[in-house]
Amino acid sequence: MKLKTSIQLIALLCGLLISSVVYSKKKNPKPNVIIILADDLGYEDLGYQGSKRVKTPFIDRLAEQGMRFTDGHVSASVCSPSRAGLMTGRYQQRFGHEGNCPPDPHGTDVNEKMIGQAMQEQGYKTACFGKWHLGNMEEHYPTNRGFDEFWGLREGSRSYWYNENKNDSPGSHKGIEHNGKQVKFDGHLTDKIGDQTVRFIESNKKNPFFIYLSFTAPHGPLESKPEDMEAIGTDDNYLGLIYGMDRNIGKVINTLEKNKLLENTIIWFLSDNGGIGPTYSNYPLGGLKGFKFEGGHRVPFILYWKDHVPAGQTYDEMVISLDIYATSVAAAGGSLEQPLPLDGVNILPYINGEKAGVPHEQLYWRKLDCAAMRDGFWKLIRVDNYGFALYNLENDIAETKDLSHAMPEKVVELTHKLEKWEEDKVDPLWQEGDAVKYMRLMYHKECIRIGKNPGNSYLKKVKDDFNKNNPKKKKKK
Ligand SMILES: [Ca+2]
Repeated sequence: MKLKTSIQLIALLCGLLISSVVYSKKKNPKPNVIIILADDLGYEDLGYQGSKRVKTPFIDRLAEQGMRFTDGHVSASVCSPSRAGLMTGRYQQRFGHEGNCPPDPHGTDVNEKMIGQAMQEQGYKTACFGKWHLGNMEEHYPTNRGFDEFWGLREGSRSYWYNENKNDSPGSHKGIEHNGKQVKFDGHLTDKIGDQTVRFIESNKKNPFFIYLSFTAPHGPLESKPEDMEAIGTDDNYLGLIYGMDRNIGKVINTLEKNKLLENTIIWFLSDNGGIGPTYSNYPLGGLKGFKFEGGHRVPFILYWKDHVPAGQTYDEMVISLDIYATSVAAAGGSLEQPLPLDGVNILPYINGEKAGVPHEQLYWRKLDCAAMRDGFWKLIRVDNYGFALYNLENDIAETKDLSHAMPEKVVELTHKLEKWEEDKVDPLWQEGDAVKYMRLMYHKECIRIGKNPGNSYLKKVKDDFNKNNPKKKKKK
């Protein structure tokens, strides 16, 4: 009897042990990670951000069931350097990737370890769908930078439609490629990027995967599907592109749900920089893409992870796209002690209240002749050959009142912090054109002077003035 009981007890214990192993395996497999990046999306131009002009039910759902960051930033206000920061988790000024559109043979420093590589090391299958924009050379190609699969374009923008006489001409870096081979496609590019993502999820259900879903929408050329504009009752192509992107995010979410993967998938959503163009809205922020006001680099920013991230809440401390690397790699079980130190941090313990303090006391931006920094709610902008602007975002989020003359001691204090940050950064590896440089100087000056966005007509006037005074030299034949 005694023996029988002991055997029963041992059997019971073994059973418990086995079931707990099964349970922990079942309950805690490595989470899938998807970064959804919009391109040039206006701060207000989503349903959950308050837009009345466009419908984005699927992004809104991520916001409702995940966490919304109200002070979430990217590390640059233009495409390429912003993506360099996102992919490396490090301020891109550490490796000279400051200017936009790296001219051949430049690209993101090959000594940098990208997030795809870090996820591969944790046993993930990795893929990038859509826009790359981190260099056109083979050594910069996504499949040489940590992605098992790439379907998209090397360059920064292209038509949403296939045209073999233009973007899709042989050898064009705007052409769509699948693992190095140029491919044809039918229909709208946003739909194709969505379809590729769905296909990848379907074929990787059994293993952890990491997807960098890098839409070209709503970046120009503004070519929406007519049906998408109709669906939201508009003739505005920019809004149609946003709706089409959301519809494809819906396809991705539905695929995850159908395969019971949604619960164990981390989804990030953000834009690579602020809005620009004829009809964007960055309300209530000042400035736009390309400039150092909040509308350039504060972006819609969401983190969804069921049961790990508080649902339907907002987090108001500063976070930055650099944190996505650290947070995702930590969630995948990787170490954050990297040979090249990360600037981003794992934000999960902060947002869950497990860790006191804030992820970042300060954030910094620099592109060529313009720089900015945040120290809590203080914002400093520095423009070479002009000077400084100082804003208190606590009561002036639109950056309307420059306090630099009223508070010179604050300017000195923040300038010292900015210069300290610059000490271990390197010189930019390439510049942008003189026209863009002139526009940056004039725009910042005017915006600081009048305390509001001088608008598209002002930018056009500045551009015209520049072209008048700098007639293009005729190309030698
Ligand atoms: Ca962009």
